[in-house]
Amino acid sequence: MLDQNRDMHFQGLSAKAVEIEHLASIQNQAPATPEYDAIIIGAGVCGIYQAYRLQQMGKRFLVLEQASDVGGTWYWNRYPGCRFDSESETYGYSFSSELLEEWNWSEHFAPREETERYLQYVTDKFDLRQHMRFRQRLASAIWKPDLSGWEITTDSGTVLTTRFLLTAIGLLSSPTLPRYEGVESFKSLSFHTYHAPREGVNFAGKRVAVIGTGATGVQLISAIAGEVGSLTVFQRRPNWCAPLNNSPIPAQEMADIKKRYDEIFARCRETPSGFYHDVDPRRTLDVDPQEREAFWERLYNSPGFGVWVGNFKDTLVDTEANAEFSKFVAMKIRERVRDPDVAEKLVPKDHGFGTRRVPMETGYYEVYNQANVRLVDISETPIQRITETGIQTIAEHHQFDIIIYATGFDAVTGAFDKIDIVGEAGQKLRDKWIDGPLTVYGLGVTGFPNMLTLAGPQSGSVATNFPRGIEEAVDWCSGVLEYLFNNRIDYFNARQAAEDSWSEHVHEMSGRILFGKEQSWFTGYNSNVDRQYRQKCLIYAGGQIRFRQFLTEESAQSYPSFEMRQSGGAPRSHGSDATRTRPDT
Ligand code: NA7
Repeated sequence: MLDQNRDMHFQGLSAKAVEIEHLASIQNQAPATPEYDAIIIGAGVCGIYQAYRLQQMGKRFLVLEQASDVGGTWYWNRYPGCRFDSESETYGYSFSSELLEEWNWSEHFAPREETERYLQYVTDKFDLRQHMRFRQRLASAIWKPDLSGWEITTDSGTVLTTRFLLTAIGLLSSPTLPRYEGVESFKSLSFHTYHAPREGVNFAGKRVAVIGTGATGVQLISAIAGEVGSLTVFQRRPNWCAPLNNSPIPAQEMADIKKRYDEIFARCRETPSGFYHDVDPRRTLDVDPQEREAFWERLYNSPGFGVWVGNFKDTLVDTEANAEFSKFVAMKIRERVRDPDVAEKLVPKDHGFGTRRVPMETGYYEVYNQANVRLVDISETPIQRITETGIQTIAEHHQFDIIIYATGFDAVTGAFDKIDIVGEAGQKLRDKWIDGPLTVYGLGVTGFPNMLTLAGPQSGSVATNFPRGIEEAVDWCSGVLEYLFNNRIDYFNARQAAEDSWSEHVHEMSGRILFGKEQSWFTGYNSNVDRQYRQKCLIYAGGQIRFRQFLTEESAQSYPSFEMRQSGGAPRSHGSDATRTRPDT
């Protein structure tokens, strides 16, 4: 079936193209040459791969990273229990068979330390450190028309110039603390999970508080409950959690995985989420209740996200179907938690299963059966303030030795907002995005030429098994860069019509799925920041297959969503309408 959204997106562009190119050709003069062809911001999963691709192209480039080493998310989140929820063998890079052959994963869902080691290994193996500068926080990036490039300033005052600016600054890299009075006044140890102490924490015998029960809090709580003296969990809204079902990977299985990598990556390319798991083609209520329950039982006891993204096809789009599965998971929670009052507090009542990010857990619910663990429902007894010695709720004062804030992030756009990114006509990116992000494919922004937001808001890559989505985005952006370099194009700017059309499509996709209606970081909700977006969608909910089709068509047509100029001002023309092909979905 012809995809109407994609069709409309490309049709809308053809009318605008001629006019904008004509204006461009009048204005331009040959620009000066910047110091670098490209500067990448961030040396996490995304920045490392983009660095590899630029090195292969033989370009002059630099990676600026604010941490003291590579890793991004896996460098920062040093809280106990941190690990990914992707099957390990689907999380590694796929670009080098030598790398795939050399690296052994120890668990089906690897812990943080192992992933950090992996990223260091990749960086060293491909000799990428020579291009990297650490402890460099970007303060500003200002578009310079006479350079047809960007002037970058770090907070230590270093100024650099580059033709292309590539942001790989992470989705969840701007942590937010709650705005309770007295957060600074607590006299003992307190920290946000993102800034957990590098040297580790001795929890033995300590009275520990955790605020927040998202994916991070759930991992942390399960990991420390056996070590602490006492643990008090402050929960505002419970989430629907499901077992990760992790286990070690024996040597023989790892050897088998190595033989199957082609098949594994091919499978991940075929599913909307980039994982192994694909939706079951049946509708929930069409299946006999006994068979349905057996299917759910299997999912619940299988490793990974199958329970979320491998469920019946209507689970995440139909309220009635969603309610049925939510009932099943509620039953599981009630079975696992002995005290019925505590169990009831842990069962979400305000949203259905999977309509917010599903925290994957290992023994999470059983933690609440321990005598030294207490759940405080702060929707009933709100926190009033943090004191010098603990936490004051409206009901009582709790004394602690350690307070841990697992309170989440100013997701996806937060890291952009912290940098002064100034585009054409002096417009700041954070002002442009005041009501929510506006992009083309989550990769380009009108008025911010020569900037590719590699893991930007509204991108397909940020809604999938991250490395799978990110390889796709980086490969596409590398294709764009090659095209621009080969054709001596030094100006590349997303067209307004394309931005309007993509943003509309993103919101339409978000409206089709239940999570588009819920308050979570997917929809830009964060109670700890002032701005509330009108355009409430930070990720692309259309799935990676549809996203890939957009990108493939865009390159096949020589980038009609973007205005381009060659050195000296001549605009680059695109293929005509007659030459365009529109793939079927
Ligand atoms: P999340 O999923 O945004 O969760 C944050 C949690 O912190 C959530 O339970 C919030 O409750 C709670 N929170 C936030 N602010 C407060 C205040 N002020 N008071 C009490 N509780 C608060 O962040 P995570 O770090 O867990 O996970 C982020 C992603 O990291 C995750 O999706 C994975 O992809 C990896 P609320 O629900 O807002 O009531």
